[in-house]
Amino acid sequence: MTKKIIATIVVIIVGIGIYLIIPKNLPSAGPTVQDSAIKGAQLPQTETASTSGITVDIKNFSFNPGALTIKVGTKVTWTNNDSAPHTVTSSNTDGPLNSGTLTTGKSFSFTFSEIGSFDYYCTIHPMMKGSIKVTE
Ligand SMILES: [Cu+2]
Repeated sequence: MTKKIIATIVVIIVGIGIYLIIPKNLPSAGPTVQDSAIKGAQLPQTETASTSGITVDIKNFSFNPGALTIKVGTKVTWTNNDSAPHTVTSSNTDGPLNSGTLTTGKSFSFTFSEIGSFDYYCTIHPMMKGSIKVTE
């Protein structure tokens, strides 16, 4: 009789164990879906990162590209790849851009946090002009 009782208890425990394991396996399909949803959410972040930094090349006494349209919050980096020194300076005296003199290889970065058009030029070579249009 004792063996039968023990056997019954073992069967019940095993049955409960199986019952507990199966529901754990079923919800695990849920987190898998959530994982892929998280992976999908990371894709736009990567796109944001790729547009968050734009480079303007200063070469042959010109800004390349000279005219840029960017989204607000975009960081623009100017790099002087010319043999001569240049500046990135707002045409408007109260404008935000004021790099100072950039010698060869030097960079200047500015993050545009306001919507609008921002014209700039090189104070050393005033014929060098560029513009940034910042949109929503
Ligand atoms: Cu210049």
